Amino acid sequence: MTTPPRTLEPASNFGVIGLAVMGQNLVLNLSDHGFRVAVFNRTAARTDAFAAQHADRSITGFRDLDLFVAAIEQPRRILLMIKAGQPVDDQITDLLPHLAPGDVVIDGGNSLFTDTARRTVELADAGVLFVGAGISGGEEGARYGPSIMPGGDVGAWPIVEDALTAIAATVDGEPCCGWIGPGGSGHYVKMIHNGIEYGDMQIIAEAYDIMGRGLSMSAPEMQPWFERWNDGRLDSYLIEITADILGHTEDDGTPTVDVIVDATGQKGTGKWTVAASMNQSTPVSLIAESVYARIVSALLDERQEAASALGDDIEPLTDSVDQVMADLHDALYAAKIVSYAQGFMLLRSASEEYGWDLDLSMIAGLWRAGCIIRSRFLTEITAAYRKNPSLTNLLLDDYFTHQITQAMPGLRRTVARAARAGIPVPAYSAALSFFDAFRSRRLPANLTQAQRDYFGAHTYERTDAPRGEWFHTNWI
Ligand code: NBP
Repeated sequence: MTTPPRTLEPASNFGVIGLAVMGQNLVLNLSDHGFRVAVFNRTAARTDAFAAQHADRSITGFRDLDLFVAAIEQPRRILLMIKAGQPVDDQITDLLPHLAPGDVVIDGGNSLFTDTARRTVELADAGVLFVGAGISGGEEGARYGPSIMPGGDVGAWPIVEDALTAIAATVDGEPCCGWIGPGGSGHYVKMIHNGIEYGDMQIIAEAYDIMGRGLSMSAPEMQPWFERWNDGRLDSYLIEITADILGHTEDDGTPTVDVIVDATGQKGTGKWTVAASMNQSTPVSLIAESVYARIVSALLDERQEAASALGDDIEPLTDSVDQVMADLHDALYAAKIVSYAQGFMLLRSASEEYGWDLDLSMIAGLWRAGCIIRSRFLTEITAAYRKNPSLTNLLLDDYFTHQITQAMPGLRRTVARAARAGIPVPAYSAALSFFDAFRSRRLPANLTQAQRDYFGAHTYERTDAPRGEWFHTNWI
């Protein structure tokens, strides 16, 4: 009788593919929490270097995908942390033949939610459970606790919950990770997070512009204001890092921010948010203006030509510094409330349109820590939706109605002041216009309807007839 060959027990209980900045930090985070991680990267040299650098941990590098898969306990949990788009499909195609039914593939990159919905169905056909998990917080979040927004095949949740919640950030002992819903909902929520991030950054940039060009403050002079604001209602990661940035100098003492070219880059999630808002007929005008502000900034050469032709002078501000700054604080706060109200309108409409049954309170809660938009403010939003899960709009929550009413005069004065001076404030203006339109009992859309009927016989509803009855006038 011969002894059967000894089969090796899989050494790892989690797999990560993709060892760029996010993947490496998530692996270390998983390792910190006791997971034994198998790692693979398309370029094998990166795997070798990473595994060698962390030889003291339970991290095993593989150059072959089949050996990598074989090293992971079943049902396998494999996190893809690679460039979004075609690379994710290519990697799944390579991976699939090695997987067994019941294994879980998690895409932790910034994938488009419609791609995630498609992949969830495609992998389910192959018996593999697919999760599209938005992961926010950048490099540091990945290393020490990101905000994680997983959605997709709900059967995967009991298999991945322990790992994902273990590595997530926490607030009051609660992990910033919770099951979002089916299909592409996790990546959708991450997309909205990123859109809101664009808005938060733009409203801060507009404050910086008014302080700099309007009040002639230097970056170091601005820093204490941001530090002070960070102690109050505006307390947030982005205000905090803005204070740090403004205080940073070059070796010769020049503020570093002053030597940075004023052309903003973007990777696409802001544009996706705006495209989704158009498709869902839900306004996120502040985020849209923030995306356009980046696009305008990137027209660097054209802007230089325009500045020469049209002049780039501004009218100096005549109000006191204290008045301008008090209004600016309120403008930031009011614009932020409108931006989040719009972002949550979009989430609510997606929830209805796609049948996701999103828990808006939980989503606001997931963003309280570990992510770029983390702030004190999100605790209030969590409370508003916890109090009333079917709240139609954040502006109609008692707390936020009061807050926006208090802050609105400051926003209004700031927009007027900036318009007089010639300082662009597209996000503040969008916030103010949305607020005024949203609270208007009657808008000039009646005239627009009349024009549509005049030139295109598109018909209109009448104020003296029930909604849904359509009329046409022979205008000529
Ligand atoms: P990158 O987005 O820069 O992607 C680099 C990784 O993708 C490398 O591991 C690379 O392998 C791999 N890759 C590429 Br490129 N094409 C591939 C292909 N066809 N097949 C397999 N692998 C491929 O990395 P990252 O900045 O760590 O981000 C990873 C994901 O997380 C992205 O979706 C990103 O949008 C998202 N995200 C990033 C951040 C952040 O702060 N960076 C924050 C939140 C989310 P190689 O080494 O062989 O080139």
